[in-house]
Amino acid sequence: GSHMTPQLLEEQERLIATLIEAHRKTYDASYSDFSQFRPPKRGDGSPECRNATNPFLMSLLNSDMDELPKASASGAEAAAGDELSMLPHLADLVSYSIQKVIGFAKMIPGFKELCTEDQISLLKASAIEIIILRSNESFTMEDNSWTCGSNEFKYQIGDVMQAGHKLELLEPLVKFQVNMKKLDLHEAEHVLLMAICLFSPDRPGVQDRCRVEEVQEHLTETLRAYIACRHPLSCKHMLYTKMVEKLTELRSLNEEHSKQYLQISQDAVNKEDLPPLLLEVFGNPTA
Ligand code: VDX
Repeated sequence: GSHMTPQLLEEQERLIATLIEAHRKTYDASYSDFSQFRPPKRGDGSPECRNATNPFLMSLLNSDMDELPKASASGAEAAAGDELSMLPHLADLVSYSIQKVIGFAKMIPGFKELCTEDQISLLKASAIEIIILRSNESFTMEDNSWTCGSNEFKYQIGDVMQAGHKLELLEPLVKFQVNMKKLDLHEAEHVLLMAICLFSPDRPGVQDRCRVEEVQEHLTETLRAYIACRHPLSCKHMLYTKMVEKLTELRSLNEEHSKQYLQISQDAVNKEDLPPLLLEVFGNPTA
């Protein structure tokens, strides 16, 4: 440990162990809860989609009914096409993930010591960024998808577009995932990055900026020391810098997501598509 190479202190080792445990307790890599979400509806290729222009004819031809359905609500929905067909499933996935991120946050040393208002400000501002970071675990460069078990829970760009998002977000989002994958982070680095992202003192509404900054500096110092001591010499070149750059990219993805989310939440005909927690965290324009 000579030549300015910081060494990992026992306290920093414990911090890393705590963060890894917090992440493992809140990230289920079997994705077995996903079947509890409202099911994904993919318009593309399905018979229902190809015939979305003739929902009434279709239902008469494909059933023993000889009359039009009395209430046309479901028919009108089908006639509207597959606009936002993936929104219920992805909104449930993201609402579920927010709950897991909250669970993770509560186990980070220093978070519970903040006042509730600051806890809320940090979570509201970083939730989508931490979700984007944690989702890298399910992302695969094989086909640029988030693969969470079966084909039903494999998410591609087209699926997210069917939740109302546009390429202005999705193209840089997938690029971000690919570049994150290429960094090939250790679990310690992955969890430290999520914690550093959460403890950003410059988020709107944060009162006790100094306390947040102190915790963030302790986390970044631990990350630097970890990379210096544990990351193979050939790989650690510029790794810390590249990780900090990812935080900047996350801010711009966050900003674009906010814009598109506002549009989606205004367009959504079925207000039940968006779960209450999601409305609280990302905003409820109709409230
Ligand atoms: O890794 O505006 C993780 C758990 C798993 C799966 C996962 C994937 C995340 C994805 C793939 C997680 C689908 C599209 C998502 C993307 C991250 C962000 C992006 C959810 C969530 C969407 C732009 C978010 C849209 C949300 C909304 C419709 C409300 O936790």
